[in-house]
Amino acid sequence: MGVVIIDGTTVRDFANNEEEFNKRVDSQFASLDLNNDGVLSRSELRTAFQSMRLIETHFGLDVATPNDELARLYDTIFDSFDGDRSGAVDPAEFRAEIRNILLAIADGLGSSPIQMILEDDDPSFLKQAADLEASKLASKDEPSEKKA
Ligand SMILES: [Ca+2]
Repeated sequence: MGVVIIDGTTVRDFANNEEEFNKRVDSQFASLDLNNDGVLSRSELRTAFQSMRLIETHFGLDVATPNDELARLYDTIFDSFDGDRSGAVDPAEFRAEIRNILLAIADGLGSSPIQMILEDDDPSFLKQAADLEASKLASKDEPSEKKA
């Protein structure tokens, strides 16, 4: 467990880093596709969002949401992912909507950094964004350390 500090730029950089973003989102997609049919069903997506904790927690703080409201939320989420109304979410739809969500979060955060307390294996994309920034900072630090 650790505390990470992220702001809108951290999240936006991750969403716009196509190579890293696609790699991480595709790997998440594969792990969420429980029956390995190449698409996410309604229940697989719901499981995904429960594990990402974007809905039932607000930046790591648990908030109580009534069950019927949650069910509606998950239906709305599914519809927003399932762009072509095929009844399943394919990898391209998943990437596109995760990017939309992250960019919306980035806009919401703006330049005010927030602290998040995360498990090391936290599957959320905000954690991924923080990890990516941390790895960039680490690789920037490395050469100067070698010179010193
Ligand atoms: Ca599936």
